[in-house]
Amino acid sequence: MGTYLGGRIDMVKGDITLQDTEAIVNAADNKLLGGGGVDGAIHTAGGPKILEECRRIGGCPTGEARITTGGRLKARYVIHTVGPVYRYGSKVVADLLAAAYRNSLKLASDNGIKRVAFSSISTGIYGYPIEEAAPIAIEAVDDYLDLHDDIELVRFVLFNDRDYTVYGELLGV
Ligand code: AR6
Repeated sequence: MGTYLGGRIDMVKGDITLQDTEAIVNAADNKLLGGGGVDGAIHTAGGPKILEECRRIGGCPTGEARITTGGRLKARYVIHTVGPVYRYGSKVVADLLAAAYRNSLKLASDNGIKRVAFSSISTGIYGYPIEEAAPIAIEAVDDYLDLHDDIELVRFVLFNDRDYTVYGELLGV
């Protein structure tokens, strides 16, 4: 693992809909038709254009990612990824969570996006404990950045104090 803060990985506490990175990453579900949690917040803040584009895309398998514009958001794009529903001790589920991060970054690279903000995929309604999800997320991002120079910044956006503390310990804040 490399040097984090001050390097290309950053973290903030707050609302992802307010981020001004070129893309924000949504924790969506397979249908891509909106929902609760961060997904609901992004569709509410971004407006109906995002949902229209999601309908046209027609869904997304778990661990993969799809891109739409950002509608009324500051971010120009929304990358919608689908994390796994947590299952205790499952390697398959851990691999799917890592894939969600990796495939979101790959889609950013494919679209020339250099600054990406992630919500904490699967750690809300999908039940992934933050202590287990955070190291997987950080390692997947770190591995991707090691191999790809094009992405300048990955920002983890944590919505509550507890998640922020867990990430802070791992990132050495
Ligand atoms: N900004 C940043 N993070 C947020 C925000 C926000 N505005 N709102 C919530 N979070 P969740 P999941 C955090 O449940 O577990 C949806 O209905 C939240 O505290 O949004 O991947 C989808 O349609 C948590 O840490 O996503 C799916 O059906 C994190 O975002 C399902 O939920 C993710 O929680 C996906 O569940």
